[in-house]
Amino acid sequence: MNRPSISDMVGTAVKSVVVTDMHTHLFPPSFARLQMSGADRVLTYHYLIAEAFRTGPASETRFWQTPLAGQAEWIYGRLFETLSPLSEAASGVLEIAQAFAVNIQAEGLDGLRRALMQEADDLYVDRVLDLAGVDRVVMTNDPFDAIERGYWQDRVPLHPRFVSALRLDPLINQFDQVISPLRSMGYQVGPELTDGAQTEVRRFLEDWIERMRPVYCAISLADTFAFPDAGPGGRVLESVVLPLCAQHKLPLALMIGARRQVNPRLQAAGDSTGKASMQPLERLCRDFPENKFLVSLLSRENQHELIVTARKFGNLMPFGCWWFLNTDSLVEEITRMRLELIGPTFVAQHSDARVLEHLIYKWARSRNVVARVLTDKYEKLAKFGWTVDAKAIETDVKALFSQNFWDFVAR
Ligand code: RAT
Ligand code: ZN
Repeated sequence: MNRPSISDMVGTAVKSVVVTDMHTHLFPPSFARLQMSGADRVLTYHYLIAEAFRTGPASETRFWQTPLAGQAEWIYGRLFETLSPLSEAASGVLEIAQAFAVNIQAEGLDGLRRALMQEADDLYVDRVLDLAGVDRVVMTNDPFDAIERGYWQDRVPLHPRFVSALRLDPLINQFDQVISPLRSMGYQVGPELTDGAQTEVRRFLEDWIERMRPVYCAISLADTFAFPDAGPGGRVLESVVLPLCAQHKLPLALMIGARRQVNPRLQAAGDSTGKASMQPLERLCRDFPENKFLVSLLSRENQHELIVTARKFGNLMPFGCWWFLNTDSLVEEITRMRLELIGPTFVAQHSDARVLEHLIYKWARSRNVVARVLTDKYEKLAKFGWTVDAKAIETDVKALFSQNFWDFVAR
């Protein structure tokens, strides 16, 4: 019998590895008002909204006033009925349809509507996660979101495959705007951020760590992120968040480079990207060795510097190819670069899925690209006389798609 080729062994390992999706915007069915699934949600993904507006003049105001089904129909018409759906997000819809055995070209949006479940139940969630080969998804949990807060306060049970992450954007990025919500939740905080106020912010976070049991805390930051920073957000980060994360052994995920609302008329689709300085990150990793940082940068131009920084600091774990980087060519470039500079010691990808069925196309694609890159790299090892066997490949693949994340969280 012929020995399987390296490409076959890698293909099998990558296809069958069970993924932990360490950053999504998904919610379980029990968080009914936040859970998103179904064809209309798939079509109204903000990635597709931005693309649809490029295809010709249209009124954003009218779009936002249109009910969901009408928005989905408009996007479908614009992106699928005139030109071919070549973009990553548009062709992702085809991949979802195919996974549900829908011939979208023949059956149209209605065919997809019939196959996908608009109000997912637990069984449907399991089915989609299984189709995507994902064991667990990490949510993005914002205690400043009144709807979400209600579910947590009611202690609504979580689907067992959903894991929480405590998101702190408002606290760090818009401190002035959280003063009043914090006060109405019973935490005595004022704009001057006295020692007493810091203690109260700490109490707030302790309460939410206790309630959510997050696997990490997270903040998305602008390209202009600076550290240290004398503003209230910077002080909360330095004096409250970092010590608390260290004490609870919680990594802090920093997602840097999002330039919010470059075009506010597009709402959630109106954010952009910008290159950030590596110095704040170096400073954090160096001066806070007791802290662990999961880091993703949004700008392509930052990717090389991020990996170099990761070479310097074991408490920095690069993760994922975020948002505008989650494309075939960029995931390939970034994954290659990471393997070449730090070996398989990073988290290859996260999905950022907002709609349940996104998991299907996002993970199928990431698997494909990573398999391509790994095949190339193992073939090189084989050329140098190194025996590459299926077991070793499985170990590396598991590290990249799940184990590195869990080990880092547990460290
Ligand atoms: O990728 C996205 O969907 C973005 O809109 C953001 O949510 C980003 O991923 C974030 O977590 O801030
Ligand atoms: Zn996200």
